[in-house]
Amino acid sequence: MKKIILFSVVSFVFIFSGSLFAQKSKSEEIKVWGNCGMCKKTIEAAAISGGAKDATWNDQTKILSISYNSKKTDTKKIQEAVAASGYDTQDVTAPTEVYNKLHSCCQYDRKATEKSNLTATKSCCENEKCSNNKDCCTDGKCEKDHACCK
Ligand SMILES: [Cu+2]
Repeated sequence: MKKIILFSVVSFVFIFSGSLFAQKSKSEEIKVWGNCGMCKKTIEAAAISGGAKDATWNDQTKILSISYNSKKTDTKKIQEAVAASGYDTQDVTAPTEVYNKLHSCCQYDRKATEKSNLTATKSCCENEKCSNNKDCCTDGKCEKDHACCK
């Protein structure tokens, strides 16, 4: 009998500590568009306001590293807070009117623009005439006039 009690106590402790682990902090990396040190301050503050415990944005890689308590917030909420401050994230796009109010040096090339550029690059470089011609497609990017694709 004693053994059974001991076993239940031990399993209870295991389950309980397991649920403690479940609410432990999560870390994630999110792509956030931006330019400079001023953007960095805004992005990081916005992530904190969205419930992140720690937020560090790298202006070179455009990666926002966050840690947060998964019981209190999630990446979606944090990204929404960042987007509300004017910065596009990988899953949430900032409102244009907020973006337009950013300091001129902070008005980064927007996600949508980058996307359409990527699509243009892709379709051009996948073109047979184009991809076989090194002058037309350099470093995976099409030359501006797209001459060889015509
Ligand atoms: Cu900036």
